[in-house]
Amino acid sequence: MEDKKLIFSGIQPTGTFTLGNYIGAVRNWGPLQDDYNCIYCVVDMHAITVRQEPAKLRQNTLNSYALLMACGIDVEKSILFIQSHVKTHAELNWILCCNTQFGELSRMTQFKDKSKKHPDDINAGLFTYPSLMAADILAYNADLVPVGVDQKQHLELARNIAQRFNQRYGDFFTVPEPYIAEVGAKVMSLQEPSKKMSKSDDNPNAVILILDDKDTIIRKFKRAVTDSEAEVVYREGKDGINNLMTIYSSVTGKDFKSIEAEFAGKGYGDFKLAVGEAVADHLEPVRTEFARLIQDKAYLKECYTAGAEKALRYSQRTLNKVYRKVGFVDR
Ligand code: AQP
Repeated sequence: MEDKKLIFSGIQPTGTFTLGNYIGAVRNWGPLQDDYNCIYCVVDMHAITVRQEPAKLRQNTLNSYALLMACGIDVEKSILFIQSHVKTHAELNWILCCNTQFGELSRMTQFKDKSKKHPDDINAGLFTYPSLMAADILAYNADLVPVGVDQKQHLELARNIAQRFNQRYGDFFTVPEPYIAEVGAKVMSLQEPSKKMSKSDDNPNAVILILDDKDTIIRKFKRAVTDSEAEVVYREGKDGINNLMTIYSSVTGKDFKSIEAEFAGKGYGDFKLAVGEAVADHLEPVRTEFARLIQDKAYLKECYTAGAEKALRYSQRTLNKVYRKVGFVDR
């Protein structure tokens, strides 16, 4: 690898990516490839912390891989692979679990939220999810992790785990830094704008999927929950409008002041339509490229097999050193 800083990030194949995943994370990954060594991953092992239908998970994993390519990840520039193909992640996870405290895992808001959402399946994997995420990152000694603001707490824990390991066993892991997009770091639900937009939301109107067609996107924006005023301004308490302005700003590049000027004297109807059209047009090339890639399963397999080989080679070196540090006998 070239002598550049290393970026690692991953996404769960729990469904088609939402506009939140796209704006908060994935669309920033492509442009980073020129300035950093990038390693990206479809984290299927994370996905099973919530019950998944096996055939659907397989399909979603392949779709997610193709979607990442359609969103601009170039397999010639970056390492792009499927997490379960690289066994070192699970192996390093065990070592890191033994260096993670019950108390710190208990404080994770994602664990609390998902436990509430799935009260019949509060499994140990859901609890130790952040330790596997730390393993994903530390296996490559990543310097930077581009994530949406919702993942900041997990990343903070990955940093604590790395620091603890370094104190116990001698300096070894790079302590990773979050890399968060300035605009659109958190996209909210269109139906409950105080909640983040999530792939697994049960209400389809709350979520824009990046493969939705133009009519669907416009229809969902028209139904977006706003407020009883009629002014397009960014202000505390106007969660719905603030969210739409954030989305509009991140796909058009316009700042809030110029958006307010553009829609001065116009109603929410005009604004919602403009947001819907801008988002649909922005996503059109992604939809087209995805449709092309997903036809060619043999090519996708070639790409994810090569990606996994490179990732294994890299992370195995880290794991061997970690095993030695904790006192395991060399094979
Ligand atoms: N609403 C969001 N706004 C900004 N960024 C977001 N991300 C997720 N939702 C938003 C970012 O997307 C990346 C990949 O996320 P993930 O799929 O690994 O996990 P997640 O955060 O749990 O995403 P979802 O969509 O909410 O999935 P489900 O419903 O399966 O739990 C991360 O960088 C995340 O910050």
